[in-house]
Amino acid sequence: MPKKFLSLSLTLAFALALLVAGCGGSKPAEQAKSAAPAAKKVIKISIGLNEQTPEYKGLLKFKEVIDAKLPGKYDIQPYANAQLGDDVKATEAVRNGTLEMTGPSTSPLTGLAPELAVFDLPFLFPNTDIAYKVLDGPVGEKIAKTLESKGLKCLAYWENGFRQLTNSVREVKTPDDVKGLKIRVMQNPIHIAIWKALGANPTPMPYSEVFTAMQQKTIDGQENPIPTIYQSKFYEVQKYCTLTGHVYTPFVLLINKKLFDSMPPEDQKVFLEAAKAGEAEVRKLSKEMNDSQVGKLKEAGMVVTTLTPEQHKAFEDAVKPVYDEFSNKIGKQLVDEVRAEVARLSKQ
Ligand code: KDG
Repeated sequence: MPKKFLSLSLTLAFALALLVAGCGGSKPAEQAKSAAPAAKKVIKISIGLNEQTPEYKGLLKFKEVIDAKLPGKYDIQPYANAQLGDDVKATEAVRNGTLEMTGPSTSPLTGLAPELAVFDLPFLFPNTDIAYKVLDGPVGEKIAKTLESKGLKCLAYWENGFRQLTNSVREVKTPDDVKGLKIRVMQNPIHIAIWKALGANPTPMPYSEVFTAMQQKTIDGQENPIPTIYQSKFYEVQKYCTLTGHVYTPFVLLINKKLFDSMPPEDQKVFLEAAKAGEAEVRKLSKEMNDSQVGKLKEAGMVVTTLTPEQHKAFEDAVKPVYDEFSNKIGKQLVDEVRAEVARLSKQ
């Protein structure tokens, strides 16, 4: 075949191939795009504790449920160790929409939502059973709802737990033993008032700074639930632990309210179900760790002190003035409502 004819034929064939491809109704790039599934919505969730704690395992359960019930729609990304900010900063980020979710303690948020401070009243809940019933009941719901005017939707109360005192100076059995100790507290006026009433020198700071402060002895002690004390290896820098149980702290699992409201109702329902599944997981693991880790703290060399009923009452009596000081600030009606609910449940 003459060369000229051959090259003309090949050119025509190539042009024809291009034409056919172009008539497919869409170009290769558009075809690819229309076939690809919609991109997942990224949901970053920040907490201050580490990956070994009940709260982080709760986030994994939360993710598991959403992945199962809303496959391919959301990319749930848990972040531990305050990587995206401590409680206050992460909560602000969720409010302004630069972060989707966070799981702070209620205590550092009382400047934003004063009603949360009711949970900081010392010795408010006698046990976790009553704490759960109040938190999951109408009063807890009413308090959680106050966050909505701040741009935050509370999906559930998760368990941080009953707080215990640790220090590196001396065994603590009575309020007198607390006198002069420099105790780190959460950034919360009631926690400051509690430790002042006990004669300590309270030092508010974000959780992420606590271990280093104890290591450098800029503080003598701190107070947190057993799982936090053990999983954060506080036994490496603290000698004494006293089972005061002075406050029960909840976490609040928060999502940006605009984001939540923009979701289809069926997605909102799944997010709430996933939050409840995470709540159950956290409460289960928290109980298991509280039961098993006191012994592990002793094995790690800590002196763990259980208070006698008389010693425990001495602590309760020493901090009673805190109720009076803060009941009015929080709102006497709400405080009385919560205390009445606790009393009612305690009689059951
Ligand atoms: O994100 C971590 C904190 O929410 C939690 O550890 C709060 O109990 C707390 C503390 O002592 O700061």
